[in-house]
Amino acid sequence: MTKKIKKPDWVPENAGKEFTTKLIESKLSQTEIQTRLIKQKSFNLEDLVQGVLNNDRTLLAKSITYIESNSKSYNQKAREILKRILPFSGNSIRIGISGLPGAGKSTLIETLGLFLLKKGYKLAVLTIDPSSTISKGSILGDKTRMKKLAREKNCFIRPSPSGGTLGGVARKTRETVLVCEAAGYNVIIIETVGVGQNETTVRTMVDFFLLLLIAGAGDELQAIKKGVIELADAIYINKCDGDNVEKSLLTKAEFSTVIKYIPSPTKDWKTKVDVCSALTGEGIEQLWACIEEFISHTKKTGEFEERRRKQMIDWTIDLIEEYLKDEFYSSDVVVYGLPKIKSKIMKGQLLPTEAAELLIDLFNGSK
Ligand SMILES: Nc1nc2c(ncn2[C@@H]2O[C@H](COP(=O)(O)OP(=O)(O)OP(=O)(O)O)[C@@H](O)[C@H]2O)c(=O)[nH]1
Ligand SMILES: [Mg+2]
Repeated sequence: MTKKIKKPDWVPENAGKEFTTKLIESKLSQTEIQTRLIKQKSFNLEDLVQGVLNNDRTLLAKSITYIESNSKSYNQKAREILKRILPFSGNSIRIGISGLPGAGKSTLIETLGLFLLKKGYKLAVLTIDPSSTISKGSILGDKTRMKKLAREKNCFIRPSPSGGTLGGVARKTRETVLVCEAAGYNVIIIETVGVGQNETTVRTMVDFFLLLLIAGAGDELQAIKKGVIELADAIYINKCDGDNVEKSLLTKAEFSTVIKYIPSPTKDWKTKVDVCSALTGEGIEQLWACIEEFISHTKKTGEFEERRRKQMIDWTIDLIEEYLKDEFYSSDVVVYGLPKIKSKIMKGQLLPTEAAELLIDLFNGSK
């Protein structure tokens, strides 16, 4: 294929060899070229720190890429960045939103987000979905579902980091929250799909946790484990619009009863139950009023600070666990021994307890 040759837009008269006099058009799109340039360019620590503090989106995104990377040298850089930006972090309201797939979390974040931007807030939206590493589905979904928000200059959306265990994803998200705060985002929303362990993890990194449900209390109660309800500072029944209003109000009444018997995750705070429609915007203002009330209440009682301090311990534990797992699974004896041990278990020649002990002994012996 012949490449198109173009002249540059401007060349001084009598230009010598030091000037470009012809351009060969690339087959890559502008975005692809930009992505490659960002990837190629190595930034120094000072650039990155200043970039984050000045909310330079490219440098902010690049810093998050270092945080999310599984490479040791990148992680080292990420740790240095974090150390520098930590004094500028913390000044935000951290909100976790969870609910079954399709409950309307992203739609709600878009409606609430636009409302908050109008009020002058700066919003960062992060998603936690370890399953996306397998399905790859939600990443695209989140971007397309929050289209209006994605176009706003005071909003930063970052899809779930790929690769690794839930623990790894959690550590990465926790640290991403901090750099977003240092960049000036004062509301951080973390969206997570309500399937399994994710909610418990998100609870350990936010101030306020919202559980989003839809009408049909009977089924919902079965699908949502009691444990998840115990994490919520508010339960909102979404899609309370059109034909669904009556059913939603019924579900609200049912949950209002259920909640009486379930302890609240926050001292001196009774979990709120209400309805909303992310589609029409009905109830979104009330939701924000509830969040504001929660924040001012917990700041008064000291619970806000107390929770944040405890979360620093959760972060420390995340780091230790990730380090230990990494050391173990990347050690030569485990890389070499694990497949053999697995095959012995499959053949019934070794019990899991014996296998684990054997591998751990090998690992300890190799140190
Ligand atoms: N009628 C109605 N539909 C809604 C409302 N909120 C969301 N939806 C619709 O429900 C569907 C799922 O919405 P999402 O916002 O993608 O739901 P989600 O909880 O983020 O879904 P996952 O990220 O896949 O777990 C979309 O078709 C939305 O248009 C609402 O308040 N009313
Ligand atoms: Mg979503």
